[in-house]
Amino acid sequence: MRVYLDNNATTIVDPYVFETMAPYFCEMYGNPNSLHEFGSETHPALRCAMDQLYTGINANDNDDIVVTSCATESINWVIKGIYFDHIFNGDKNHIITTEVEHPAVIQACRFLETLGVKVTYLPVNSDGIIELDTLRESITQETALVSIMWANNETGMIFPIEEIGKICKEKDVLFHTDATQAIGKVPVDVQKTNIDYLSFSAHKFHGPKGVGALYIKEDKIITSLLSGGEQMSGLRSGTLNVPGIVGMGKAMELAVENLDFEKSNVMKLRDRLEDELLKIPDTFVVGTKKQRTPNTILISIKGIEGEAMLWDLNKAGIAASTGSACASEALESNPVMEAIGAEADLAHTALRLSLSRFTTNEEIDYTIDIINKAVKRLRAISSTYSYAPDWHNSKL
Ligand code: 7TS
Repeated sequence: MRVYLDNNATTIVDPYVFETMAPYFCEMYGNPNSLHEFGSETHPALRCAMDQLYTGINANDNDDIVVTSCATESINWVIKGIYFDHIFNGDKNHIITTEVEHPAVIQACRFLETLGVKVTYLPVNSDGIIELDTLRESITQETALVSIMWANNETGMIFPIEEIGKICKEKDVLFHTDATQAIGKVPVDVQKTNIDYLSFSAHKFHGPKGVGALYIKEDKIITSLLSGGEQMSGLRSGTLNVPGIVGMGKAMELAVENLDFEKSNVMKLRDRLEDELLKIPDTFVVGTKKQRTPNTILISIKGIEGEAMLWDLNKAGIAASTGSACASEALESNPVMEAIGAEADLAHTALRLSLSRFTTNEEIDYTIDIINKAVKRLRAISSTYSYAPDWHNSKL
């Protein structure tokens, strides 16, 4: 049996999405900006996809949704664009984010630090969530941007986006949220939440890889980082990825249609898996179930290296993740576990299991059985355990 429980890394493309994209590879392959029919025949599908994106996050007609290559690009654009628009000219000099953001946010901020920008990385509590008072107190006259994720990729913990939006509005500070792990898992409504910028990637909600988007509130246009042929109203130049955009639109439509299914069926499967795994002595899961995206579990199984567990799971055909980066010789611990205050040895035990609407009951039964067997095997040898399998060392 092959079981895919690494849906926070990427997801299977929904067959309906694939079907919608297919004609735009070999039949309607024209460049949408060309003046002939090969170009113009792509326009209805592009318009339909953009409508699906606007509807999916409840954007206003005057807002912009700019298609990018991925969430990483969208995030870099916001953070570096804000630098050009509000910091480079000396207006402001401060950005606030959290310690548990995806590396796309952390590394973009670190880059700005080398240019002299001050960055506050807000700490999180033991549930992996920031304290709103700390955010409020951190905002100063110098603050140009608050960038806080909607949902965490490791823990699934959902941040209080509405309250954060209110604080940013009160303090008149721009607010970006990385919603990469939120789309398709919880309702995302940009009008309800006072969001100025929102980033996401299609492949996290059963769309294709290589396409993402940045939502920009109507009057909050930022400097373009990709100059060229003036596509996307001059906000991001480059020939449009027609199949990707069409696929992302369809994936968004299906993601919204399936939100109730996520909340009921996916969550039920996740909860059953979690309850069964918590019967194993000395285990804990980060964050309360109710506050997490319906599909995610970050579990620590004491005495068992996350990578060792992954190896056993992989042998049994199950894909999961530790969430940690792999260095060639040393096994790194999970940075989110460290941020919530877990001791180093516990941070090495992190195992992330992330489900999707394609996960079945039988797959969960099989996974429970295999993890229980792996725990027995690995705990028996864990005190002297040192492990560096070849597949782990290859950097992808
Ligand atoms: N932001 C979040 C919250 C993410 O989870 C990811 C990918 C990204 C940004 C970047 O997305 P990309 O499409 O540009 O690569 N997260 C993960 C993960 O958790 N495991 O592998 C990729």
